[in-house]
Amino acid sequence: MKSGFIAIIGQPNVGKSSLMNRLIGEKISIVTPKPQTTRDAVRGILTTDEYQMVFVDTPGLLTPKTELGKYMSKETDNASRDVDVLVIVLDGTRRFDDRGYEFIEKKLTLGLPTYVVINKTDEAKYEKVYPILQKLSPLTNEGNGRGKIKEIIPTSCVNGTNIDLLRSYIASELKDEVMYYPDGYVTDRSMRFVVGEIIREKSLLLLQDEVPHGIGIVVNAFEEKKESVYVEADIVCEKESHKRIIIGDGGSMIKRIGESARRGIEERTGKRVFLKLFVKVRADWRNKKNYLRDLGYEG
Ligand SMILES: Nc1nc2c(ncn2[C@@H]2O[C@H](COP(=O)(O)OP(=O)(O)OP(=O)(O)O)[C@@H](O)[C@H]2O)c(=O)[nH]1
Ligand SMILES: [Mg+2]
Repeated sequence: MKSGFIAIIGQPNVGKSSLMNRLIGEKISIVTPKPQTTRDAVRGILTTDEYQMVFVDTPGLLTPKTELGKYMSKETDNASRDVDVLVIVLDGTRRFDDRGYEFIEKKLTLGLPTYVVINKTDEAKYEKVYPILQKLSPLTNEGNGRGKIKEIIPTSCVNGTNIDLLRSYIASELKDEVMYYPDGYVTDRSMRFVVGEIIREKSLLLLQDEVPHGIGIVVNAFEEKKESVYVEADIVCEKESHKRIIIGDGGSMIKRIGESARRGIEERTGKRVFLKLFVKVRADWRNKKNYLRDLGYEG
C-alpha cells in the first residue's frame, strides 16, 4: 500500500477541480464556468487496495487584489509545498504564453515529479495544442531527470480522456507507506463546509455579471439527523443592488438557488434536506478581516 500527496495547480478556470473530481470519480470540489470558483485548498482522497492518493485542489493562480485574493493565493502556495507530486493543468483551448512557461520552469526547480496536463482537449483543436507542446519541449527532453517535466498528458474531463493514464502515472510516484485517511474518507472537509460550497456553486451558476465574485456563504445552522439535514445559511454580498438581484423578482432567484442547492445537498448526503437561505449585505467584505473570518477565509 503506497500513498502520497498530489497538488493540482494552474490558472483559473482551466479545469483543476474537474480534474480532481474525475481522478477520484466523485464530485468533491465545486465546478463552474466562472474563474476563481475554488477559494480554499480542498483535499480529495482516493483509496484503493493498492494506494491512497491525497489530491489537493487549489484556487487558480492570481495576482491578489483583495484580502480574499491574498487568502486564496496563500492557500495555493501552501498547498504546493510538502507534496509528493505536482500536476500543473493548462487549458488546451487557450494560448500558452511566456508567463505560463516561466511558471512551470519555476515549479520544476522544486525537484518534484511534475506532470503537465493539457485539459479540455475535447474542445481544443490540434492546431491549438501543438504550439503548447512545442513551447514546452525544452522542459521535457530529458524525461526523468530532475527539473524536467515527466510527462505531458492531454486530457478531457468531459469525456474522461487519459484520466486513467494520469492516475497510473501518479500511482507510480507514490512512496509513503501510511494511510493518511481512514477508508471511506473522500475529503478532509466537513459536511458543513461542503454544504456551503454547494450553495455557492449553485449561486455562481445562476447569477451573472459581477455579482458572483462578490458572494460568500455562511452556514449558520447545520443539523444532520439520521434521515434528514437542516441547513440555514446566509448568502453574503457586497451591495444592496446585488442583494436585489440575488433575491430576484418576487423572490424568484433565491428560490431557484435554494431549490438547486437543496437538490445538490440531497445528492451529496443521500438525505432529505431542509434549507433556509437569507441574503445579507456586508460592504466590501472581501477586504474586511472580521467578515472574512465569518466566511471561513482566514489562516
Ligand atoms: N470542454 C471542457 N470543459 C471543461 C473541461 N474541464 C473542465 N471544463 C469546464 O471548465 C470550467 C472550469 O472548470 P473548473 O474545474 O471549475 O476549473 P478550475 O481550474 O477548478 O477553476 P478555478 O477554481 O476557478 O480556478 C467549467 O465550466 C468546467 O465544466 C474539459 O476537459 N473540457
Ligand atoms: Mg476550482
